Amino acid sequence: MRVLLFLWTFCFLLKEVRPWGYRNGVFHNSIWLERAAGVYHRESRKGRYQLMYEEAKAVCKYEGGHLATYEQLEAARQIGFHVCAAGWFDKGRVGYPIVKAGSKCGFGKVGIISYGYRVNKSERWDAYCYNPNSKECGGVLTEQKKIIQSPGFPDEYQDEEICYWHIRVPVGQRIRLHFLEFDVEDDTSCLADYLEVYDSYDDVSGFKGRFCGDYLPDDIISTGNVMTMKFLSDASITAGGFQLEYVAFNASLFLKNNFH
Ligand SMILES: *[C@@H]1O[C@H](CO)[C@@H](O)[C@H](O)[C@H]1NC(C)=O
Ligand SMILES: *[C@@H]1O[C@H](CO)[C@@H](O)[C@H](O)[C@H]1NC(C)=O
Ligand SMILES: [Ca+2]
Repeated sequence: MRVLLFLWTFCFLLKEVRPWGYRNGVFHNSIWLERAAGVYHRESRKGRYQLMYEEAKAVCKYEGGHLATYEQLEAARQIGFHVCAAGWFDKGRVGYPIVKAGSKCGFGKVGIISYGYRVNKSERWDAYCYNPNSKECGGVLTEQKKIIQSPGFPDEYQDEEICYWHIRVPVGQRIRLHFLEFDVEDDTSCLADYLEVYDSYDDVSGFKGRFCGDYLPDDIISTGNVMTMKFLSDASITAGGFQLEYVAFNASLFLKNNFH
């Protein structure tokens, strides 16, 4: 039964992700939070679909930008910006950019899937911000090896930051995270500031750990060729930040070294 379930899940996943396929040996999927042409997707710190119109505006403004216009969102979509989550954009409109048609998202259509101008500005959605000059925080990394740092490192990170890093290396490789320095506001359950690591292409599945304090976490090794990290800081008290290095390696080498 377990095996069947596993096989079913595996086939399901294959079927789900197949349309996205591989580009330059790197697996590309739909639900990464990416930016393109200065446009990016933001959800509330409380989770998905929590922002009223005025709050969505404030989120973008806080980061030095503003809600994206329809034209900006479309320009981003044209170069591959695809997010399966409805958000506010300029003038009280709600929608999301779809590049590749799928049954789960966008009703099989391609384009800006628009819910129109919302009469009720107290409805809660995500936000699409536009800011071509926003500070670097997170991103999609495809290099074989790279140092990842908290924003502003070696200076302290700032309050109210959210960064996502998605590491994607060629299929057949795995990723090793090695922490070099770590100093994040300490509290018992890491509710204030934290770094989360996921053995997955998103921050939903494959949770590996949530870290804060100044204890250097152990190395973390992925099972596949993708990994996600999320850093969040709250509204007060910062700390030195962190620095880690990831290195991609051949999965076959790992098996050889560990089991023979
Ligand atoms: C507007 O939307 C909110 C959230 O969905 C809802 O609670 C409220 O009743 C709506 N207001 C009106 C006038 O429909
Ligand atoms: C990893 O494997 C590929 C193909 O099997 C090979 O070409 C490459 O040299 C290997 N890389 C390392 C670092 O062993
Ligand atoms: Ca803090």
